Amino acid sequence: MNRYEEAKKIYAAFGVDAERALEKVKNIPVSMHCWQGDDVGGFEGAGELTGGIQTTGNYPGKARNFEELTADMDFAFRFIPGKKRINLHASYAVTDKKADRDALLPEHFDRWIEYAKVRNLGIDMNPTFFSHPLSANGTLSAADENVRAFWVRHGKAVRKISAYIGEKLGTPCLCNVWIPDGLKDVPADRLAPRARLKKSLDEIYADKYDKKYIVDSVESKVFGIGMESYTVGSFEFYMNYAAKNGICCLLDNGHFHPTETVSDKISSMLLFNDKLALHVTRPVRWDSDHVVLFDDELKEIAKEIIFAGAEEKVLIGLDYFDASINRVAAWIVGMRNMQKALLFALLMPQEKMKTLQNAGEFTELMAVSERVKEMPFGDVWEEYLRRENVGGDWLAEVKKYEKEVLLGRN
Ligand code: RNT
Ligand code: ZN
Repeated sequence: MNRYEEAKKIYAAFGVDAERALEKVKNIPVSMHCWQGDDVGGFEGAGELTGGIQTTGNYPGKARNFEELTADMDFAFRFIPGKKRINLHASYAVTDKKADRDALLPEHFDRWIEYAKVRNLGIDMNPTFFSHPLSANGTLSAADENVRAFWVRHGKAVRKISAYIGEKLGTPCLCNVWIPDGLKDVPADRLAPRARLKKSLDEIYADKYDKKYIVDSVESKVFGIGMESYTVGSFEFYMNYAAKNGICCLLDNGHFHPTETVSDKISSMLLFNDKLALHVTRPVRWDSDHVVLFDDELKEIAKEIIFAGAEEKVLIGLDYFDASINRVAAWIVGMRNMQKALLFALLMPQEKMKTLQNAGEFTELMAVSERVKEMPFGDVWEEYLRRENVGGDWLAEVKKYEKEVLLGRN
């Protein structure tokens, strides 16, 4: 008997239907962030990466343009199972002539739309409020009215683009606002920048679009490099703003205090919102953006989504950037791990575990939760890869691609 058939029996005896898990997992979309492919460089003629985020490392072979980036994404997709979307930043617009951030147009994303259509992918978008000469002293919260107005125009432009993308592809485009605004040292005035951010968001969201085409979200952050003392867009700020204005929060699990967990926040957000967006990443000490591994918090995040039956309400996207390893491998590892965690959660005896909690049977609940870790998960995962046609020795293929394609880029 093959390993999967054997595993299926073991899971059945444990009260879990492995077939059902396999059917479900492949339909949960995960949005792959384009910016892992080029260290958040974008196509504007790469200046410095600013905004309190950083890539470290100088691994050879990073993509330098649309053709290379999409070729690398295609390569990664060969080894990633399940339903996929792609997550773009405004700085990845494909333009003939230079178009500044406030002059971006829907047609600047036509190449991406074409790319996505052929591959049956949805697209998500992010206005880019960093790595720009006008982002040095605040963006949507800037005290300089000209600067603030510039970034409001950018936000509006990208929402228009997002709605256009959503309409063209027939699946709503998540348009996520994250700004780097903050201060290195103790503020004299915490209120005014937040009031200006609020005003800017009101102006941006005054433009109305059909929710069939666009989902708006706002992403908070507790601190950034050079913004250690204060971020304007804190979690409280955005949670309140989103609740009042009917838009959605995006939780990046690298953006909270180290002992806070996003897994614990999901249920609370779901009770008060139709949707919740995620940037799944892996925080390590001061960095919020390491490659996603199959670790405990990732498993817990997936478990919360699955146990809440919220796989259609939670919009899952990845967000990390590692320039010290093969970038294509970084995509494959992170995307696979997200899928792994979802499958792992789908293979838990959910009802039984909930019943044990309600009955106060905590000894048995602990024993069952530990038993989950000893189950033949790997055999079900391998079967998933086989059915999705993405199996084989991906690392050997990546090494070959590196030699034949990536190392030729200098
Ligand atoms: C930064 C935020 C933000 C960015 C991307 C590039 O801390 O997480 O989401 O990583 O937009
Ligand atoms: Zn993020």
